[in-house]
Order: sequence, then C-alpha cells, then structure tokens
Amino acid sequence: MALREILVVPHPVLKQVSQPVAVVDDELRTLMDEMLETMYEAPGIGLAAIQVGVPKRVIVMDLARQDEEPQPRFFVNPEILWASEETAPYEEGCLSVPDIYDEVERPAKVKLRYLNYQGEQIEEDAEGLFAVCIQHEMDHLEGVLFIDHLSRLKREQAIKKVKKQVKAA
Ligand code: GNR
Ligand code: NI
Repeated sequence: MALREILVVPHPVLKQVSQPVAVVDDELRTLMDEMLETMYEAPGIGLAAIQVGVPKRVIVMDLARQDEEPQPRFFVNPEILWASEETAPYEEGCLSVPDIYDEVERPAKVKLRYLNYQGEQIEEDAEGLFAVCIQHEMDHLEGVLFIDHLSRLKREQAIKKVKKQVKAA
C-alpha cells in the first residue's frame, strides 16, 4: 500500500473544485485505502482527495481515539441535506496548513447523504466533532480551506508561516 504526498498551502491545486465520482469501483477503493493510510501516518482525523492532488469528491475519516479500535469511514460524493441554524465554534487545524490552529464557527448539526466504501447510498446525521470534520472536508471539495473562514490578515499570516516552515525543512 502506498503513501501519498499531502499538498500544503499555497499549492494552487488545493483551490480546485473536485468532481463527482461516477462509480465506486476497486480503483477508487485503492485510492481510498491509500488516503486512509496517508491520513493515519500524518496523523490526522480526516483527509480529502484533493489534499493528495486528486480532484475527486472523496473523503476518508477516523474519529476514534487512540485507545479505541480504528473506525475508518469513507464518503463519496457527500451532500449536506440540512444544516442547523445553531452554530458551534471549534479550534480547527488542517494537514494542508500545518501547525496553524484557529477557531471556526459552523452549523452544529448537519444531515448528510453520501456513498460508502461499497458504493451504497447512506443518509446520516452528524454532530459534534463528526459535524465539524465533515464540513471541513466538504469545504476541501470546493477548494475552500479553514483559513478561508478567518480574517484576511490571519489567513495571510498563516500562509506566510507555512511557507517559512517549508523553506526551513
Ligand atoms: O486532522 C485534522 N484535524 C482537524 C481538527 C479540527 C478540525 C478539522 C480537522 S481535519 C484535519 C485533517 C485535515 O486537514 N483534513 O482535511
Ligand atoms: Ni483539511
């Protein structure tokens, strides 16, 4: 199984809109397996295909704690069917914006529809960290990063800091 390279800001591919998947087949499952492995290795709790340079509407996630069994989850062509009026703040981070954390306010609860690893259509309610993470990942599918929800000053400072880290590495 192969690890993929995670793109970081200001890589232009991160701004691309990802395209719907036509069919969940073995080739797509291989991509999802490699994304999951890359996410675990990072480590992170979610990863969108665009973060490894693939503009497909595919997300992997595992919200299990260290002391729990892994709970890998796969979302293909996810849609938000409903979002609560109520919002909640959360201190977010992103593997494509390493070592930057800031508070983002999003709907507290959402209702989702997506295809799973087997290509079955699922409808599911999300709240708490699951709601935060799926909305963060679905932003990636539209070329949007969590820093795009911050002030221009904070966003530019974040990108500058990442560029500096990359140069020093
Ligand atoms: O690993 C991740 N942690 C995280 C923490 C708070 C809110 C969102 C996230 S997602 C992030 C991995 C990532 O960049 N996914 O796109
Ligand atoms: Ni991210």
